[in-house]
Amino acid sequence: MISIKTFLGASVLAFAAAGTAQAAKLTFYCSAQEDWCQLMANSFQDATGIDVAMTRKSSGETFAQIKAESANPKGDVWWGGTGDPHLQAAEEGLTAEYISPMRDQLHPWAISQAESAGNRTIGIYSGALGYGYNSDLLAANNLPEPACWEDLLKPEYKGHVQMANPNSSGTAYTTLATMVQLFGEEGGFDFMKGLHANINQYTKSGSAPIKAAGLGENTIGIVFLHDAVAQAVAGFPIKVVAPCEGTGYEIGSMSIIDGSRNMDEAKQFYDWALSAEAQNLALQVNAFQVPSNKGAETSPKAPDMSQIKLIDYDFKTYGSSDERGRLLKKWDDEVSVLPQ
Ligand code: S7P
Repeated sequence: MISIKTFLGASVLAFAAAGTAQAAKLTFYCSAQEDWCQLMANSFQDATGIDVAMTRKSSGETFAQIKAESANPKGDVWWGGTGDPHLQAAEEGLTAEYISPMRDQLHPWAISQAESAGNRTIGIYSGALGYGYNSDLLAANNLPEPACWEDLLKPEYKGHVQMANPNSSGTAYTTLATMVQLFGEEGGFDFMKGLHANINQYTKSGSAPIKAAGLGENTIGIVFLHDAVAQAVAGFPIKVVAPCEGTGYEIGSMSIIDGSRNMDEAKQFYDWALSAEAQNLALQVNAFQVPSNKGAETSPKAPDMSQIKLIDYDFKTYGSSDERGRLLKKWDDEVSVLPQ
């Protein structure tokens, strides 16, 4: 197996030979979990000597930032976060076209993501949506064990359910788009309205509800299953639920920001991030997503996607600018304003 340093050696040497006086740098926007973002930034910096400035924000927030900065882009590469806002960024021309030489090492679902976006994004991992609950708190409150999405609407769960705000969070937007695809537009919004009555808080970050459940500050958190597994593996009393009706999933994505000031470094990061070795870093921080490189390892603790009833999530439609904008506005206008 080649080392990360060897993998990058050729381009690092070429860079040095060019005799560039200024230190090479990369402004890295990250939308996966904080510890994984830091590990990716540090590992790339160690391997290349390129100075990495990393900022971690949720998917919807990062999309909004890239859009706001588009007249004068400050970021170079956006890694992680759900695919829908990456697709919207591609459609709006906020991200740059790039075909990596690493592409043939990837699973077809990662390449489809790129092809559907004119090669302005690419899949780096996938993971299914669901929820987790704190089994101690559930028992202490004499609550039944939920198994389906519909269970979360029961009045006895009032004040016990937490999810993120779909405007800031890719996880929560995936939840909204999943309900519309599972139950139809009217049924999906009826579900979100019923759920709203039981929600104790809409957080900014998608994984916050299950972290709160782990700490005993919340009972049920709607999250990606891998984020719930991470809490269980960390020793918290969290049970992971793949809902009985079926569920949506994400293709976590990566994109180069259009107008990047450090385009060579951005491409270098992009190629590296698609390698099996870089994707295996996930195992060091208990990130249990399924990696997109066919040679990368999936943790045995990761949710088994083949055992989960997945819907045929329509990434093209729900990642389009019109549809994402329309659904978020409708949620703001018709759900978030309802009394609780
Ligand atoms: O924590 C990992 C993860 O669930 O976070 C990403 C997520 O989009 C970022 O958080 P937000 O929901 O707050 O946007 C997912 O892509 C990833 O699997």
